Amino acid sequence: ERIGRFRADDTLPLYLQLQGLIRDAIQAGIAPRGSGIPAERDLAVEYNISRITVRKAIEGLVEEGLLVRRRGAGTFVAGRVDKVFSKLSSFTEDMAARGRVASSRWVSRTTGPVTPEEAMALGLSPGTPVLRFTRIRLADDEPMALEFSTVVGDGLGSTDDVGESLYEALDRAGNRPVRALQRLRAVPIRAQHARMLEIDTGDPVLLIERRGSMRDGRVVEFTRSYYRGDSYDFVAEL
Ligand code: 16G
Repeated sequence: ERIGRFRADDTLPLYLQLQGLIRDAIQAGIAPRGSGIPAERDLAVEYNISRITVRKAIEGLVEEGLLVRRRGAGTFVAGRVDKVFSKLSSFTEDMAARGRVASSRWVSRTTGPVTPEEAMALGLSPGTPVLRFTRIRLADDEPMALEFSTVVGDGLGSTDDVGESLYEALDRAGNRPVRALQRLRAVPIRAQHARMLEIDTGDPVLLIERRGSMRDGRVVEFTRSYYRGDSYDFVAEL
């Protein structure tokens, strides 16, 4: 009963109304971070609506990143909700919001001078040192993306600073990007990349290039990710 009631004069579809009520409750702190939300069937009875309607509302909130599903345990208010609409999320957080466990298979960590392409993307002059990270990103142990990240040399102390999450390491160094320019494009996967993603050569993948920058406009990362076309949905709240 703390979630609120439908308004009689509201003409939105019921699932969007319920989504709004739960969103308001979360943002007002009524449903604290980490707390469980009532079972689908209880909400359906409570609001006198179908379980399908409840499920659609919950799915919408999971996509917004406000709720997370934990397999076998239920649905919970996400750990970080304050900046959900503006938050620049990492792969690790993106997967957690979808109720999946992120992990990585490391391919390489190197340092060296920027390539001309990276220099353009990062706005650096030739010869500037950068750190590079290549990882296969997994969701529940399934390859989901192949990721090539380049970080400006002063963004991190060393390549060893990155454990599971690049953004966590950048955050600790006070250099986590807060804004990004992203470019998305569908491409057929090349043979050597296909193998790492466990798909066939030529299968469609979503290539996402992110240029992440700090509040003051300095670009800290340029990452090129190849997401498997058969298992990744790009979702944006606009
Ligand atoms: C996401 C970002 C990528 C970032 C990475 C950090 C997209 C398209 N790209 O994959 O730019 O480097 O997250 O993830 O979302 P991590 O902190 O889990 O290593």
